[in-house]
Amino acid sequence: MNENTGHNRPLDKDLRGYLESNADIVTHIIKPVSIDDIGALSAQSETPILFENIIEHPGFRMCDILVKHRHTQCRALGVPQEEYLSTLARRLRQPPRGFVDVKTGPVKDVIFTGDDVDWTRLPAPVHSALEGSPYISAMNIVRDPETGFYNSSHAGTSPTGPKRGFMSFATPHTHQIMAKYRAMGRDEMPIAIVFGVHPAYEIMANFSGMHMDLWGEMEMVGTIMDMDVEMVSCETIDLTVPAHAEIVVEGLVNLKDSFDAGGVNAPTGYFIPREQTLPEINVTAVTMRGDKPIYRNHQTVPDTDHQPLPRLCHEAILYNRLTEIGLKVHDVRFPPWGAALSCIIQVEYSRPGLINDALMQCMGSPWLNTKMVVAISPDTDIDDARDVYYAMATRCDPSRDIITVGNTRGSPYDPSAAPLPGHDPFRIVGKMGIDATAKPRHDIREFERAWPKNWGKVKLEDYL
Ligand SMILES: [Mn+2]
Repeated sequence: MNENTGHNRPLDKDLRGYLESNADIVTHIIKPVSIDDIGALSAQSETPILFENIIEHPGFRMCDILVKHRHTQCRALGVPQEEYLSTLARRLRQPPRGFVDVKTGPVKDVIFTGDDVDWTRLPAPVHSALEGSPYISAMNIVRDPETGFYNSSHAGTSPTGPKRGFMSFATPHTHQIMAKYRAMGRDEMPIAIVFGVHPAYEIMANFSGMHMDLWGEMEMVGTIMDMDVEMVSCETIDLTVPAHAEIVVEGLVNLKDSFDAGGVNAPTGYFIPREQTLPEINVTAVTMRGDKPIYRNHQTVPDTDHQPLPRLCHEAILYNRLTEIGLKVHDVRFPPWGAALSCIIQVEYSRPGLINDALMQCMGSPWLNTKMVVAISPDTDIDDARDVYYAMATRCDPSRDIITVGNTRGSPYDPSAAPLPGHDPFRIVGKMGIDATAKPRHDIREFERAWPKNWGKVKLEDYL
């Protein structure tokens, strides 16, 4: 592959292949690390990190921070950074490729069933001092019993015993599918929790939008990877799973009962909600690779994969919407430092009026992550919070370039939003759109930045 452009075709079929092909951005930690320090160490990395030696779990490796920034997200699709968003946006408009069923795969190297099942042996870390107990944040798959489509998400799970845990389904589709199973008279729903797949699987698994009548997220993984994905049958449940995963946990969700569970680290970085009532999973099998399987962790706080990953398909959907209204879209970003409540759009526009429509498109998006939307011009560095702040300070006239709308859908994870009694966990809050673009109504020459002579060419480090 070309290390400078991110070109990596064809893509690797598994996580370990991905980590090898992209070794130039992977940090390998060889020194022994305690499971209690994994979260704090992972969250200090901006690029993929692989722990080779976990003191309490010598049989496993662990990786994290696969898709925190655009320059690593683009590696998941094997395209240069500047082509990543338009590529994802276009592939999401293509039909589902489905998958190829195979007889076996590396995830079947080791199989635990019956009395041998104990998923507390997996290296699930505690994600915050407030949370206090181990938390699993891997991809999961359920099948819609009506359509047969494979819906996936990243519902957080707290293991409470060798074969038990509580699952927090925060996204609506799994709830709809659970309701379908109940309506069929079933009191259990098969589910597979999948650890350690190529990051493109995870980007697609977090899709949130209209799709249930046409495909499930898993049927689209091959579409966005532009290659076939292989699936293999589970041991104890009627479901197939990625053959090249590192670890798979099979289980049944109890559809009859729910249980009081503790709070959770929200993507906003707060410990919200502090109490939840959750369904239980009963674990029926664990299968994994034989050669030091890689446990995929998604450290939830502070700024990690947890903020951008569930929003990457949102960005692609908004890219399509904004393009439809006639804007040339350079980028759409839910920045890792934006608390999963804010979005930046980087656009060129041909005439006044388009920016407010663009801001409204984003503010009124289906998701609860666009409380604050900022529009910037192509010369503002979208990766640099300082530069975005600078644009807000110098290119926005608050008396005419800020829109606010009151009483809109609030995020359950936003402490500034008011709880809605009777509609727990939903909240109500306003929204804000900020036009921080360079405006044609001004003398456009005044927005030209002044820089030192030879700025960007002479480096201080060359003189040290
Ligand atoms: Mn879905």
